[in-house]
Amino acid sequence: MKLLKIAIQKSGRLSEKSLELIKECDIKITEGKRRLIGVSNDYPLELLYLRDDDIPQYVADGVADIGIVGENEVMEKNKNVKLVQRLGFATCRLSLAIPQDAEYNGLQWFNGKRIATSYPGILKKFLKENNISMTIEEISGSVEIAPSIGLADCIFDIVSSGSTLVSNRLKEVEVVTKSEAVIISSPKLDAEKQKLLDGLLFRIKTVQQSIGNKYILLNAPNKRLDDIFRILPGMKSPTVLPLHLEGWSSVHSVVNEKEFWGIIDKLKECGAEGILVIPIEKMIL
Ligand code: PRT
Ligand code: ZN
Repeated sequence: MKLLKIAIQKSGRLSEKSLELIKECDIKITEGKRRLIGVSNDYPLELLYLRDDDIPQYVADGVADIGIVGENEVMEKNKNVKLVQRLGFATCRLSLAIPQDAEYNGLQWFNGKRIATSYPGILKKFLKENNISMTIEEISGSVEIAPSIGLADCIFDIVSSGSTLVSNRLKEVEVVTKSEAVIISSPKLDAEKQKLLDGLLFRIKTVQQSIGNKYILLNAPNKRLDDIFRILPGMKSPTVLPLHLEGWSSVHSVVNEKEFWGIIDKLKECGAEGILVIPIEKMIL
């Protein structure tokens, strides 16, 4: 049987979440004989631990069948790969930032300036689309210190909380694009590997669907059930079971964390009692 080869980041911001996602899909990874490869007994999966910059190339070449990588690297490397699933973690943006004390008057500010970045590909495309000409200084790390050491006037870099910019006396003035972790696949997987990928994607979607959702159980007087059904969103419609106590029922449903605090008081007003909220591990719709 064939193994689906998945490239994940060896160590960095994506590593832990990538492994966690695989674990949540009930795939346990045991260290392979070679340090850079992990194998699983639960699913025909082989892990290749790589630097994130190299993942698009390895997937395009078919050395790995699929990969988990930041969308920014996919855009930058511009290789022949397919984006098959967004994962919602490692979210960030790629932005233009200038010194805090500079007066910003729109995109024309950048014309003729020197800019430091690790993402020249994405930047060049943006500059061309906006008809701006700049000198690009390509550097591989600590881009944010470039203006203070006189290497550039401004930067184009990844921003998440924005605190790195602030501590380097820079301000974000334009968001060029957004990024999150994604799964990419090689453009030509054979039927067997495609089936393995589809199976894995199904598991991932099942895990993602459960995120933030809770199972809710409550007891309510029968005469208030219609009011309670109007408040509870539920997947299709809530389950109702009679209680031993005459005139009362137990209601089961699914609510999202975000909605939970908004509906709890309303449920109590409708006479709901003994409310239990339980985590959901997997959800298949
Ligand atoms: O060794 P390897 O090449 O594999 O790793 P790496 O050092 O190139 O990448 P790594 O692990 O730092 O990041 C991997 C991916 O995480 C990136 O490609 C992005 O897709 C994503 N990501 C999400 C981030 C950030 N958030 C982030 N904040 N990558 C980098 N940063 C850096 C940014 O470069 C800047 O220096 O964090 C700083 C800004 O953070 P804030 O919170 O201060 O704004
Ligand atoms: Zn990297």
